[in-house]
Amino acid sequence: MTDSLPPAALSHPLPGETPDEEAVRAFRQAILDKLAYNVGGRVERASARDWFVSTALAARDHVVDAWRRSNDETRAEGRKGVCYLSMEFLIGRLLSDTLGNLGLTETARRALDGLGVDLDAVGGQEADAALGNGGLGRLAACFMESMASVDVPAYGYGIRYENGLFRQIIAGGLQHEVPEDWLALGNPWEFERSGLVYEVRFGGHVRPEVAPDGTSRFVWHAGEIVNALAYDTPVVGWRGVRINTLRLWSARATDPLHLSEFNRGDHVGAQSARMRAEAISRVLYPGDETEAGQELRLRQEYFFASASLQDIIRRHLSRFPDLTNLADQVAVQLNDTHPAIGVPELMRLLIDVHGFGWDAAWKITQAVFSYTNHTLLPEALETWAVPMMERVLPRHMQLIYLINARHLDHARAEGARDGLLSSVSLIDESHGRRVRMGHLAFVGSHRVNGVSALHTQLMRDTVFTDLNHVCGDRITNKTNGITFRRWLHRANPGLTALLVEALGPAVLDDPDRLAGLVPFAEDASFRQRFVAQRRAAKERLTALVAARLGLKLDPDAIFDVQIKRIHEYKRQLLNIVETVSLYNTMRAHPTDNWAPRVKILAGKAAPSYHQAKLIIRLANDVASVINDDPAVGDRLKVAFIPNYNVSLAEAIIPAADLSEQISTAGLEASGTGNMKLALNGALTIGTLDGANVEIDERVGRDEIFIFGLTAAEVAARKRNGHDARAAVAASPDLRGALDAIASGVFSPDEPDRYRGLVEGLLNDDRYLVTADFESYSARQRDVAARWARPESWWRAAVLNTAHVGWFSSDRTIRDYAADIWGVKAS
Ligand code: 26V
Repeated sequence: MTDSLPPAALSHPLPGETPDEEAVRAFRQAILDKLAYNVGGRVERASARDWFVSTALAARDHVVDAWRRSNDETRAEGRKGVCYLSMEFLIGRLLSDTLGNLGLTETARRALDGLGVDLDAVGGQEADAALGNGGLGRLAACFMESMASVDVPAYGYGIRYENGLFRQIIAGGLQHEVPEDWLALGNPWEFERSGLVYEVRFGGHVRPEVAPDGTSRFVWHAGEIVNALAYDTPVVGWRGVRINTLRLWSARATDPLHLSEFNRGDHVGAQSARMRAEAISRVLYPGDETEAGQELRLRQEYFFASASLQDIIRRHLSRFPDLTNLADQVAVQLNDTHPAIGVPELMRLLIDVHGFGWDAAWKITQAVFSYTNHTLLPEALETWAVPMMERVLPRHMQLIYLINARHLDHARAEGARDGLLSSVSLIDESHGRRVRMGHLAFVGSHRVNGVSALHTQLMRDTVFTDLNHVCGDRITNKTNGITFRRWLHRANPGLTALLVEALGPAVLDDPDRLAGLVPFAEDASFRQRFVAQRRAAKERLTALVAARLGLKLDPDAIFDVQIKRIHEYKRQLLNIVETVSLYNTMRAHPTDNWAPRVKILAGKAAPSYHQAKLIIRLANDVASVINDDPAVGDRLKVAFIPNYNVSLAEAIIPAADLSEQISTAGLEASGTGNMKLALNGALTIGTLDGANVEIDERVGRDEIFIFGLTAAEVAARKRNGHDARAAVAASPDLRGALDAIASGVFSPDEPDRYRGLVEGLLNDDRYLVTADFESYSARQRDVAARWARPESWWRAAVLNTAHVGWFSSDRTIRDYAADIWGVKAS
């Protein structure tokens, strides 16, 4: 890897090295210049925000030359590149990432110190770029960073939402959503490319027309045109090896004032057409596996898929005479089905605009695209009603029928008959006619991947069995990963320094070196230093919780953490019910020697997901009662920390002792928080679901707390019917906890608040909370027993860090590069 370091990167000091005084002075001067000439501020009166913008702009200058060099070299060498199409990029903050990857953190720190300004305080001014809901969007952000770090030329393509994911406020225990205006104070990282605009068309109708040469073709007469304007953000790879581009599209009305209407005096009408166009990039859908089927969402999907493909084609044609070799030059990855409309869009561009015949166009399309599936939950599999599709994208609907006709012919030739044909068809005829976007993405791609070994197997065994058979086995696994730069080096500098001390600085470049930590797990003095780092992180989180919730935590307690979107399948309810059961037991046996525990929860619920919001309310209600009960005192506390986002994750993860990964087996495609927490030394309590299975294999069964039904057992239980009432009758602890919740112990002001929730669990426990409760609860007792043996606990914690190097997203990207994209990586 070091061979490919460009000279600029070598001139930067490595983490932990002392920057030279000249570099510090130059960086300080650059900040002062930005403050004066870009921000228009004065040193004496500069706000923390002013310092942030000035520092970010100074850092950005260090990126620009290398950025240009990356692009020039890729072009000159004719290298194939990746286009990662994603509706979501959940980035978080960029200052510490940029400085860290450029090796400029210490330089910037000293430059600011000399001005009496604290770098961390400055970094705290940056708004999170929350252009994503959860795992899928965060994975896209990790992949962007890793592609730059392993020297894969790449563009990320998405939408520049004006409002990212809502800010969550908890009032009276209830979630309230407030728009997150992340661009209000400006965004120093982006470059508006005012010259880079594409027209995206909607609606209208398609007419067959005869060309002058006698050939007939279909012509789409669109009813509406929206402009897509590009904004570019540089993506800095580790040690500045390579700088890639995140290109986000903003929607603009083609005629911003609608002058003709305006002049006719229809001022309101002129505004509304503009609003309709610009609504496309206004807001991120906060649905995460729900809320599918809305027209604005389809308009968003097509808007960014079309603009991105037009841009890909323009860039290709600036280097080559035609598009015949497109697939030799670009690989387009579809991040879930959200950009799947890109398949018929590329066909349209090739056939209608660039004159290709069907077969040649289809060959290029399939060779260009590949598709990642991120969930098998039926409610999250996107489908679009045919009549809506015909209205919004009439030409695409036509092309989808043609793709389907050929696909079904092929299936018939392979021997498929009725049942199989309807199962592989792109059109679902079972509840109205709907286009299955997963099928469309699958058929239009040469490779289709799942995101963990188990999930990929379930793709083969369930939703995609027939399609995979008919399409000649194109499913492959690419287990997710996380970027260690953000989730270890930056989030946990204390632990990172310790790792460098023990294993040498090469561990920063090569995560496999973490395996060298295994012998250190037996070294009491190393463990002591490891514990000291964790203790410092727990004190910092304790201060954050005190400031935000007014709740005092004991940093010596087990910090038991569940942080993720709130969803029934993720089973926050199982965690809360078990917490109530623990509370009941503590009150019944107050003199026992309890391991003190802090339950930390954080996560957002989709605004329309009532059950998830009720679970948030329950968590807060349970917290109020338990935290005020002197009978348990410091031995049990519950903290629901509001507004979970990337920055909050960076604060919680280094302080977590126990990582809750407790989804119903078979339903969490991978999980990536599980990797972040294990990397930072948390022990996992979890089901054999998603990537937990692979964490278990690597960490070893002695250092992880596995419980519950397996995916196969879940399937069997569902087939045979699960009797929740019987499970509750057989478990006095579970019954006690549910009775307390149902009878209003935690909602004395409204005793029936949770009666329906508990009744629902008894009548239809589809996520098998009652089935797994006893084994979960038993494992939680094992956790407490292990905590009482600190040597054993911390040995296990060190081994967790040691064994999860494989979950680096650099590894994931190298696998995609080799097996799916056919691009070179370092
Ligand atoms: C679906 C929809 C439906 C329409 C409204 C908006 C919306 C937004 C997102 C989604 C799909 C979300 C799927 C997802 O996030 N899956 C997660 O992907 C992670 C990365 O692969 C994985 O670790 C998680 O287990 C998986 O749940």
